[in-house]
Amino acid sequence: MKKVAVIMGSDSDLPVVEKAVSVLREFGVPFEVRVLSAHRTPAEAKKFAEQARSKRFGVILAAAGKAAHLAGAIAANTTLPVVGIPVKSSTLDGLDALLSTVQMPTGIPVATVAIDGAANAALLAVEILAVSDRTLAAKLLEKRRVDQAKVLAKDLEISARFAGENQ
Ligand code: RP5
Repeated sequence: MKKVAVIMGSDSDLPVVEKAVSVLREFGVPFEVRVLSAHRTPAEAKKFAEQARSKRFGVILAAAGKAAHLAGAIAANTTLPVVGIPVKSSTLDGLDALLSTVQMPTGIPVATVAIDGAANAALLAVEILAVSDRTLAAKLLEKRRVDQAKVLAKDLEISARFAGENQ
């Protein structure tokens, strides 16, 4: 199976990034985690992106806050799918990172998830790998089934709590 690269612009992004790592562990997807900055270590970030395909990565998750150019800078140097995770790390509540990550020019796509949406980023990576992996696809279906059962149980519990009022 191809690996998922999980990269972040700063170690201060790690609490958000850990949500992606948890999902990848849950699905048994191999991954590597790196700190690579578009601004502070641009040469290393570029080199990583250029070598990612030959190193058997299939998807790259890139988390960054503030003027979050990491996902875009990585995407500029690879044709692997890149998922951007805008991190809420500044006085602008993550809107700065969201816009910096999502507003990519035509030709260099970054699939951007919600602010701090690292779990969904990892799920998207699993879905991408599952296109050619039936076992992974089955695990995704099972997770949907489990999540659905949790919501249905909550529906029963909460509707019962208010039953009988206003009748
Ligand atoms: C971004 O600036 C990083 O991704 C991080 O979210 C933010 C702040 O970085 P630190 O100053 O905490 O290292 O490049």
